[in-house]
Amino acid sequence: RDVRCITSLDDEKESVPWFPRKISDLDTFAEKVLEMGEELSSDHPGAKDPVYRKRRLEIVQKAKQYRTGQPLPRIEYNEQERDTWRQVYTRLRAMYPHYACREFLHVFPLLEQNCGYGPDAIPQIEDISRFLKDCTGFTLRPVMGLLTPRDFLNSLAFRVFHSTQYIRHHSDPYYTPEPDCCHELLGHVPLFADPNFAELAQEIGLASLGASDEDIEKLATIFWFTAEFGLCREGTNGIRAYGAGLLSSFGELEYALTDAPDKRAFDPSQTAVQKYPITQFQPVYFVADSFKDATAKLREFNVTMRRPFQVRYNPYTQSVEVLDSR
Ligand code: HBI
Ligand code: FE
Repeated sequence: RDVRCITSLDDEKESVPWFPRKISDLDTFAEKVLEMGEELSSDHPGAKDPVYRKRRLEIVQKAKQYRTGQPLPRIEYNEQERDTWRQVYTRLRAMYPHYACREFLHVFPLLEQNCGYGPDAIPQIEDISRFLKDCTGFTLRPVMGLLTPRDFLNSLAFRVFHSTQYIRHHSDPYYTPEPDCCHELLGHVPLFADPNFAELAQEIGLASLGASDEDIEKLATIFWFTAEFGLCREGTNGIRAYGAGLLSSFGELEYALTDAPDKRAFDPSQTAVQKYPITQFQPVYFVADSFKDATAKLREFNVTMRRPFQVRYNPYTQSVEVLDSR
């Protein structure tokens, strides 16, 4: 098979969706948020609170203005925000030893020692990003709200995770209809410090570059059932959680590990087409044997998705190399 480096996809017969080639290309996503961002939907608990809305606007403006290479915005959280954080943190922290996977439990104390994790203050993404970079090369970027699945997944190819910095409304500390800093910092961040999980996440990202809309939907579903709601098998501990949607929700974390939901073995070709509700607890979860095994299975699955080229991430230049594979 002839593999040569191509610099332009312009002459492709099939039109290939645009994708970022270098890490600063991710700057183009900053203003393209789907929901929330500067507006709140009418059913958001903070929608009728003008003080909350003004505060959100202040925080998301910083994300909107952020560009690659700049220091990440530091937010001075107020007492009400810290109080919401304390309630969420305290309740979840007590559950982790019984429900979270071993990789999460290994990293969490390191975040407490190095990144200011604790009940009293909301950690800053600049400090976390620096820590993650040392562990796996992952870095954080601030974001205004939900990105398109394509943009969100594409950034994972660069080992970049988009993190919101605002917090849910204080009227309902245990509920949020959207990602907020509790979800990102408690749910997602710890796993990005694990080399095997980082590889799994980047693999989803690389497969998403220039993928068809149909394949993006499959990869977003795989992301949902791994990074968001994934379970894993752990010898004598039985089944544990590694998905951020679980690790940031005390209600679903407990429910997911009961006998009520259906638990199936992670298998990308099945997982990719599984339907799921987004506003209720999941009726079905997928259980991975390990992150290494899940990554291997995902690589096999990715070759079944048709794409007229291959990609490779070059960490020295933080850019994507495109290889023609026909
Ligand atoms: N955007 N900021 C942000 N955070 C997410 O977790 C996120 C997103 N956009 C899309 C998305 N998640 C899901 O569609 C994933 O399944 C890809
Ligand atoms: Fe998430």
